[in-house]
Amino acid sequence: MDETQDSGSFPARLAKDKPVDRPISAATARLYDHWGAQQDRTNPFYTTFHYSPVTGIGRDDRVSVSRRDPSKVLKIGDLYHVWYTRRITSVPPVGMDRFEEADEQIPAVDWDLADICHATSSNGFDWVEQGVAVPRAPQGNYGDRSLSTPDILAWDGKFWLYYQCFTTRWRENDCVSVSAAWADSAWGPWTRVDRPVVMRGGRHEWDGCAIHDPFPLVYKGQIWLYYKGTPVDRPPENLRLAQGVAIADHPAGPFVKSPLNPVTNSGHETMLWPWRGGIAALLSLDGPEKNTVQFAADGLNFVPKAHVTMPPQAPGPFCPDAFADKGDGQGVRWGLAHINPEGGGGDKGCHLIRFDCNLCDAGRPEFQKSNILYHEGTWLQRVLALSPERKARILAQQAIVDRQTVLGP
Ligand code: AAL
Repeated sequence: MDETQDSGSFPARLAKDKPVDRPISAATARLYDHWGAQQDRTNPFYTTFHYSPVTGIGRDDRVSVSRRDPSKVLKIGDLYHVWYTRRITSVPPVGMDRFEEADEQIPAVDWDLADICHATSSNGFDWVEQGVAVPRAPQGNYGDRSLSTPDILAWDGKFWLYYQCFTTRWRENDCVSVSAAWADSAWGPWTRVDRPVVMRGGRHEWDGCAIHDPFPLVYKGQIWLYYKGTPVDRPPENLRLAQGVAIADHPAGPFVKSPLNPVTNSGHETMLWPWRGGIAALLSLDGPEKNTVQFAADGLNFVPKAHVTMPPQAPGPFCPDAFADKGDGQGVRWGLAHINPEGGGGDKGCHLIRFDCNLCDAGRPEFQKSNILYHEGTWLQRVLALSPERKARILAQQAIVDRQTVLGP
């Protein structure tokens, strides 16, 4: 028996142009008006992420050692280079809520009492830690408390590291500006400029508390340093965890913030890369557009181009043309990221892992699959599984609420 019937419904093959001779739904219209008719498999902004452990800067079970927030990966000669936050303390951090208990030996958070460390690798999986590249400043000077969350810029024959620079005591709410150090070689020696290079905004501005996660690129002949801003006060109606950009002609500044800031409304530790004359960005963790890959043809006006699942945390990409400024990005195929083994936050230590992806035109089917399904251990991991206390509370609520909706005789 023939169970099919041609009834003039929507064709399987999407017409190139938006149909005008038939009604279409809002969702179908969006395929034309926003997403483009392409599916995940042919979308250069869509990728899955595959993860691998690394040696040398990977899992380290000493409770008081943390490696996190890797920079972009650079390739110089035969070696890859990365810089990252490293904390070695005798006790673990007390955590954001108890920061007043921190002292010269007790870290407030995972990125407190840290220095900028350097590692090299010949294959991107096996790393050799080369030691501290930029240490904290001597006691009593700007940057004496902690240097964290570095990223790298190559400009005019020199290397510049930008990092969050904490002085005296770890401040409530993670308030901090960005400073920098420079060197003639990736091996150092590094000279700290020992002053703020990108300053946080005014008391009531969107980036009044923090300039976090600096991410410099060379674009349109200038240095474009993207960053995450947070305000001092954080009621729900205040913007949080958006990205801005500050632009300079020289790595030491002055950096001028774009009047369009913030240029994203979401994202936490955001990785960006030059793409087809514009800038692409992977926004994750926070905000209404979290877990999207976005594109700005002018580096400023970002629009979502793909949704992704399980993006890397604090990714530092190997981005060969991050500083080439040639208007034709090669994209990103791999990089380093950080994880906490228990899925914990600022009071836990991290280590580095490698991610591989296909944020480029390479056409690698293993990265273009959608409908990703996870192992039981992921669904029931600590942050997702109900704790016994929450389960008890939910059961108590359920007994009351569900009574109202039970259908019965
Ligand atoms: C990260 C980043 C910044 C914060 C801290 C270390 O998630 O956003 O770098 O200061 O946490």
